Amino acid sequence: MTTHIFPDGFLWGAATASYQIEGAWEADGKGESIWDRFSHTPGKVQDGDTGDVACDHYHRYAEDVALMRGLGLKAYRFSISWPRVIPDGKGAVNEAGLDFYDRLVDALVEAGITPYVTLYHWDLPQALQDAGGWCSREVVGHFARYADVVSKRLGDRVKFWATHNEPWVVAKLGHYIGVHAPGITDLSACYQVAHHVLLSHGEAVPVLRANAGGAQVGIVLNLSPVDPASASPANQTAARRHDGYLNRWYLDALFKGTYPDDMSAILDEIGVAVPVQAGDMAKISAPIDFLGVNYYTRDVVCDDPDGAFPFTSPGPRENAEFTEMGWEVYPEGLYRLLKCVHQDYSPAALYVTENGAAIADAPTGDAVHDPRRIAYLRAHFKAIHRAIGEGVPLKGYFVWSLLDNFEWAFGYSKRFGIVYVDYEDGQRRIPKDSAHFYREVIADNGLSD
Ligand code: IFM
Repeated sequence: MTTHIFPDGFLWGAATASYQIEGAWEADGKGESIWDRFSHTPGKVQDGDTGDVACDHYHRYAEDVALMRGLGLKAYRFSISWPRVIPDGKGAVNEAGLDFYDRLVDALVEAGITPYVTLYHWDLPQALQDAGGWCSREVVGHFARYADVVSKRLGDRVKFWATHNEPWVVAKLGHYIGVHAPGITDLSACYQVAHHVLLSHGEAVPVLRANAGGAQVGIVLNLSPVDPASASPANQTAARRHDGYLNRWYLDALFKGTYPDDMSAILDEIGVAVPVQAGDMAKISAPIDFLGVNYYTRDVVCDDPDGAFPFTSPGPRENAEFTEMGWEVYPEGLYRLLKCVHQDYSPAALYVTENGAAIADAPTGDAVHDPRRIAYLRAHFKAIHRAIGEGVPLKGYFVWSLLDNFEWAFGYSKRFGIVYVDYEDGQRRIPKDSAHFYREVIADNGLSD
């Protein structure tokens, strides 16, 4: 018996991103992206893996849409490759690139699946990087024009638009820790980038609204609740700081039009300047229709004056289960996060735009048994059901990911898909047990205990 019923029209979906699945890295006039350059640089990605072929979705999109239809997905979240559409990021439009997304959107609409587009999921045209990338304010205007080009072509059929995926990751992993493209390690660059990415979001919102009549426009953030490793005042302060760095920096900017004072004070103290100009914060905080939340785990932190900014280190966990990413399985965190974001920032609507688990799956004949992923999903579905029951305006959920894919610096070593991809055997797709479980949840619009 179904005990956890979701509201009518709840949007059950799955998510992917262009560089992680498309392949065809130089097909039909596509330009080079920073991830092409990064993954082609020896030593940057585990096992020397690249996204050159990935899941070959560029050529197999019809088969993949058929798979989605078979699962009964209501929505599909995917991203557009900027250099596929505008090879150098700012010049001529590559019509063949736009045609690919046109075909994909048509196939989705035909299958009764709502397309949910993210404009930027990290594959910046390399030519823009060569001119300073997100550290340069000029990229903001180029992004707005890219948004214009894409939404003019797809806006008649695409009514859900997210400007960016996870600005914190772009800024921190790409420009401070350097484990993501473009591989920069500079804290000042990190905050220039964070600001320019948010500003480009603000510039793109009205463009998307103008081109896609009746569209819902928003942004996707990676958020985690933060717990101190102990009740000591130092660890509690560290947790507040870490929350400021990871969550509030972006949420406050988008929903309050200011960067949090405590974090700005720390940046001042250590001489990091954020390149805010008059009018920027008003643009960044212009009302949006939804906030997308990517949730995987919580952060437990300790104070550590020698630790990386913001001077915290990971804290210990006991009796916890971890996924292949080393991330604690903590469904309660999703409930807490949604409640907290709703209470503190009141977005008009929320979506869980990513949630899932990397598990070391292996096929057994034509099946892939992944009970741990099913347990993970089940627990997180209950967490969102509880949040909805307590008034959180959560309108949909997207599992990460539809397919096993290129997991950035980890290459193909991590499998997040509900559909297994056999890269060695002609890109064979095998729906895992979790895909069959998800199909039932979608069909019942709920689950049982
Ligand atoms: O694979 C990534 C995705 O691109 C962005 N969010 C987190 C996922 C898992 O690491």
